[in-house]
Amino acid sequence: MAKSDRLIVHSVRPLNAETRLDVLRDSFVTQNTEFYVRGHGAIPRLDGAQYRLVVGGMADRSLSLSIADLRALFPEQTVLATIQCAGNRRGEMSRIRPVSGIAWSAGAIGCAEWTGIRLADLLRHCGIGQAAAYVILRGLDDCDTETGERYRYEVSIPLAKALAGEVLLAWGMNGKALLPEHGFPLRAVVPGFAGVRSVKWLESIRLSDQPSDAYPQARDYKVFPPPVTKETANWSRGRTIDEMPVNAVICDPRDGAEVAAGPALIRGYATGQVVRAELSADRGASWTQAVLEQRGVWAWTFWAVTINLAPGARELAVRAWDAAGQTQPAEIGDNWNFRGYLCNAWHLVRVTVTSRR
Ligand SMILES: Nc1nc2c(c(=O)[nH]1)N[C@H]1C(S)=C(S)[C@@H](COP(=O)(O)O)O[C@H]1N2
Ligand SMILES: [Mo]
Repeated sequence: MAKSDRLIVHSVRPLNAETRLDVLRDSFVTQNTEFYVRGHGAIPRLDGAQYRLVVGGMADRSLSLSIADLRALFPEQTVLATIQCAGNRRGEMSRIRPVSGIAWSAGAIGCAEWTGIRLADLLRHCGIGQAAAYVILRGLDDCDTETGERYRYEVSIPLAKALAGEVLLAWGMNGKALLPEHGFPLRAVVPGFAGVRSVKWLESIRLSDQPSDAYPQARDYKVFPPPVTKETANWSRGRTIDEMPVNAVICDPRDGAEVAAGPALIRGYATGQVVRAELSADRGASWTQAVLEQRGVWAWTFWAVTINLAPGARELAVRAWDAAGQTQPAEIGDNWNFRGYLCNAWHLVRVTVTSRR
């Protein structure tokens, strides 16, 4: 395994691992070997020189293109973007009631500089059919459902998003070729959407008038109201997760840490179109505004704030606000759902503040 020991491994087959929070907050751009890995099946081992991407469906022409063809036909584009799993922070939701899925802490997220071509350029080159409304992205990996059904990884995104300038077909990650576990030789990067739409090991791209009917699109990655369970879910009525909500996480100090009384530096990340992040040490009675570090609209926000801590057991809470004035729910139970998606309640860290001698 090429991955670093700075990852927490949840499963080996398929490989699922998240970045330690202190590692995440160390660097605005996450290193390739430290970037979380989410896989539903085995990692395909592909030969970059033999690789071909097939493009077709409701297009004027169908094409089969090598990476060299893509480089020759379209201008190279680079986007600094965060990718985050829709199940990031799921572990916290399971404390309310059990949820199904990997019990991610808050490290199923990372930020990288992606290099490739615009999906829009490729689609326009092929000629977008009148009836096309979705772009279906298909991977080369075969996966299993919880009940052991085989399926090929495939999802779709609305055509309007596919035509947005930030959506890439990427071969580069932080100036290097993609690692096998991140989609070598070519993956989609759909900034702003849940990680599930950023398909790795792309086999084909099809224009369609319908969304994909494959398992990850039709029977997973949807949100239901709290009373709905695995047994009662009608998947055609769930809300498809594309855009991610505003969220904020405390990376440093870690939960359970000992902190000296007096001024303490608290740091973390936030996602969404963040305009404000703030910290409370008194269960939300008062909030102190954090300083934000931002690099473009598709990357996460880093925040930092120094607050005075009095001795004793303290609970720190963070929340962010977005440009539309929306913020995060106070309680995990507020948006609990049986699959544990989009967990964005105030992120809490309990610390013991020790008096100075
Ligand atoms: N082909 C394929 N693409 C995939 C997946 C997968 O299992 N197969 N997992 C998706 C999910 S759910 C996430 S969160 C991201 C994770 O990307 P990463 O492993 O590069 O961090 O890849 C997405 N693309
Ligand atoms: Mo994911």
